[in-house]
Amino acid sequence: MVDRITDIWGTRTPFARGESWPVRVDQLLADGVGEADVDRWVQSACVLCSNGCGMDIAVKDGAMVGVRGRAVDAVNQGRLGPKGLLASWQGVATKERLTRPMIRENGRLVETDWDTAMERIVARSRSLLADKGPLSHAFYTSGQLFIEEYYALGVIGKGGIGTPHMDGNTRLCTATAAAAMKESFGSDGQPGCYTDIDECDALFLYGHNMAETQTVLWSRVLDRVTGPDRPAVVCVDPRETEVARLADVHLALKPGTNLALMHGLVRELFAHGWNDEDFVAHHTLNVEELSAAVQPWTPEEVARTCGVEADDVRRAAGIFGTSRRVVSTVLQGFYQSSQATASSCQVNNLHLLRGMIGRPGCGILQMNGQPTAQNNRECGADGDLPGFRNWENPDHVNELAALWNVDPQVIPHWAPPTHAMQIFRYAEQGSIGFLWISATNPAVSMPELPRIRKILASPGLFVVVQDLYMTETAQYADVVLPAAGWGEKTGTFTNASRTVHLSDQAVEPPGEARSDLDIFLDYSRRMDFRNKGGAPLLDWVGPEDAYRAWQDCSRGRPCDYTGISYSKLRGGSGIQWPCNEEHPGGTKRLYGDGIFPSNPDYCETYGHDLLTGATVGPQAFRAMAPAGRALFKTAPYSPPHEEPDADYPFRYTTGRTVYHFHTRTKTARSKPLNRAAPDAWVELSVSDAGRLGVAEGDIVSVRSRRGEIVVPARVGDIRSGTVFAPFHYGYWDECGSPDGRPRAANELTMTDWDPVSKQPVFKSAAVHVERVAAGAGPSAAPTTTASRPASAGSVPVTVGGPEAQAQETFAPEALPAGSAGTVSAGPVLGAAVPATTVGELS
Ligand SMILES: Nc1nc2c(c(=O)[nH]1)N[C@H]1C(S)=C(S)[C@@H](COP(=O)(O)OP(=O)(O)OC[C@H]3O[C@@H](n4cnc5c(=O)[nH]c(N)nc54)[C@H](O)[C@@H]3O)O[C@H]1N2
Ligand SMILES: Nc1nc2c(c(=O)[nH]1)N[C@H]1C(S)=C(S)[C@@H](COP(=O)(O)OP(=O)(O)OC[C@H]3O[C@@H](n4cnc5c(=O)[nH]c(N)nc54)[C@H](O)[C@@H]3O)O[C@H]1N2
Ligand code: SF4
Ligand SMILES: [Mo]
Repeated sequence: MVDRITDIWGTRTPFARGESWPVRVDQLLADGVGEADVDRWVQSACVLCSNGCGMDIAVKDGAMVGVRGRAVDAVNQGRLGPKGLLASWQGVATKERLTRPMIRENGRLVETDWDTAMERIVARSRSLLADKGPLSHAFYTSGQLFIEEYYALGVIGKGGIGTPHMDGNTRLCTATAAAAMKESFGSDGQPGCYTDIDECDALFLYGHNMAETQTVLWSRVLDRVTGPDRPAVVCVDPRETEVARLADVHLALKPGTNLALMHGLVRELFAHGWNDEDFVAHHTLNVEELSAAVQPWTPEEVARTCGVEADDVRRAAGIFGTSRRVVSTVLQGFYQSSQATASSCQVNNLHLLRGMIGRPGCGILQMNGQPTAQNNRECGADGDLPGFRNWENPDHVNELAALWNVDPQVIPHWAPPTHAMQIFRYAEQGSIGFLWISATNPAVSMPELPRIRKILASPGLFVVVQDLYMTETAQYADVVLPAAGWGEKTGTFTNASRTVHLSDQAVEPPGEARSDLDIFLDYSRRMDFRNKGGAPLLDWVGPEDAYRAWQDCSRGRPCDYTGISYSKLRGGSGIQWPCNEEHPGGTKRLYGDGIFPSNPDYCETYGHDLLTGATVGPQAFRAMAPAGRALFKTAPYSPPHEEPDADYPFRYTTGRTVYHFHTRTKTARSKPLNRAAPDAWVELSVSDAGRLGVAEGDIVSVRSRRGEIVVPARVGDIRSGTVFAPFHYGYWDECGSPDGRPRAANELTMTDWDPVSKQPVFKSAAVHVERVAAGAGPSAAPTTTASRPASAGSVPVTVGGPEAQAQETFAPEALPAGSAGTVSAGPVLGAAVPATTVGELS
């Protein structure tokens, strides 16, 4: 047994390059439940991050009582992390779930029946459509629903109502991943896959704290790194994360300066002739422009701008330039920082320059965050058209119109789709009067919360919230709809490596809660949306029907699902798209043939100017004749929009801890996870804390031009001049914030976004910090990961307890020497790999 709070990544199973990652099945059952008590195991996959680990749900007496990893699944080979083991089922099976619809009466939310709640929505929807037309309607959805649900919403919004105001929290999450792939390759679609980690000689993590945010993938990395031929690791992150601790080179740059660093790395490749000239000549466009753009960025210039050592820039570039196989992963430290798309495209450019794409060990992983973010992008419940179709290409719009049998003029394509921040702006200005929010909690997760709260509360805005719980956002709703959660409904979703999983219904939803699919279909029926033939626009009965319709929509597109049926997904591993007659077993890597989806008739976008976001347009794009080649795209570096000054002297950045998922609606309802990180904190460096007279646990006020938080300080190993706040803590459970202190990280963030992806900037702002009171002891920040106390700290270690005891079972051929069957391991505190090991190996 291992305690999955203190031993986050579990027992090591080292392996060498080219070997397969050993199987280790992780399992956790409720206290007092043994394996023999389980009535049945139901196939599913984890929806607590984009890794998408295959798991089975244990059911006893009609309730979820635990989970185990699926040994046959190529994604995780049996492993599960702390959130997957604990929050997946504990976070849903609680007494606090919404069980009945609610409507606002005389200012208060009161319970009602479904007919009343839905009729209230339909009445408002009808009257607004009649008075003001489709532009009065907006839908703000998620990265946590299923394919079937997004596709239903996509068809309703784009083929039924015809509004361009559709987006998801995916805009806050992986809009930049999609944008970077569209700009470089012509379409969304992850080039690499996870087995590239098994094959690589070097691994670059750009603004990605994988150790805490994709713990199972990190276990795979740890197993390679502790194996016989350790890949080199490079980490780009201002904080001392577990990734940084393991890295051979840690580039702890100033937040907001990613593009300058990337220019430096690209320049070094040119300067040393590390390019694959043959690949560049045959498969890419615009290399001269790229080379010219990076010329000013010598390692010394990068060092000045980013606050890193010039020699570290040289070392990192040397590793990229001389390794045979490099894997790159990119996440929020790039996507949510300034010049997001331009910085992320430079990662693609490094790989293209070296011809390292589509081959084993050479994966680009423009990561996703949420478990089903990929599907929102594919199905068009956000700004994209379904099937990666190009809104600027009339043929693509006509294809969809034919598929749905609607007038092409209904499908919004006369202007760029409205991104999430702009939707809230229109609601603020009053042109949007109907906002339907599903499976997201913007009153905690959007930037500049004082403004978001005001918008949600505007009297002219009719707000529908569809959730599992009474969230901070639901408090503002006119109608609250209780949704069925994971395990209570059937559907499919796709992880960051294009792997599709089926999640079967294991138990009944609580009370009157209904699946999101049923709710959307019910709305469509009540609104009486019809196609040109007079038949209902959506006549699907159940999820498999919806899925088959989606398969049709994806036919011939990069994300072709036509070969992936529900029955093919049952029993085995997840399957990677495209999967069709040509690739019946799915597709491990994209672009192995050096042909990219950039043909103007096929591509998802004609692209943008990466500095300003201006669209390139069809004529200019065709004139470049991309013809299946990838595009080198870049932009000049420009400093973050808000830089520290005398009044706000610190750089402010935000992010995650391993124990919580987002606004904690699930993780805070798992006792062991909540105990491990019960309240907000802000991380300060030792030198900054010293100057401000702040000791561990003291209460500090952190102020920006937009708001304030008052939280305990953790004195940690962060880069000095930078402060970090976790964004998980809102106000639905005020227990951690006894005197009503503001604690949500987004009280301080800016209303500002990347010009291309429109992803908000959550990772760079300027703040003022001051001590307001002595602490009652150390802060409640975790002690096991990035925010652990500075090396000298003497804060007691976070503990899990019996509810967090997981069982690890190893496949016979994968047993570590000297062990047998189920292995018991003592808790490993702090880093999984002791510092001495790292030193010896690097
Ligand atoms: N435990 C846990 N896991 C999760 C989630 C969760 O809430 N909790 N959420 C999931 C989701 S939706 C997502 S999107 C992913 C996010 O996964 P990550 O992107 O790994 O997580 P973050 O903590 O948001 O940010 C990563 C790192 O960016 C660094 N950073 C901050 N500013 C900058 C900068 O300007 N430049 C660079 N290079 N780095 C910077 C931060 O120090 C942080 O360590 O995690 C997924 N997994
Ligand atoms: N400062 C700062 N802000 C950030 C970030 C950051 O790094 N820093 N990260 C951003 C990112 S990457 C993300 S992804 C967002 C996440 O932000 P949110 O999406 O707001 O976070 P969640 O807490 O995951 O909200 C999901 C909601 O859906 C509900 N839910 C879960 N399953 C279902 C379901 O099946 N059906 C329905 N109807 N509801 C369900 C949950 O109870 C929860 O209320 O936050 C963003 N905000
Ligand atoms: S790594 Fe992500 S998908 Fe896998 S168990 Fe953990 S939270 Fe779930
Ligand atoms: Mo995310």
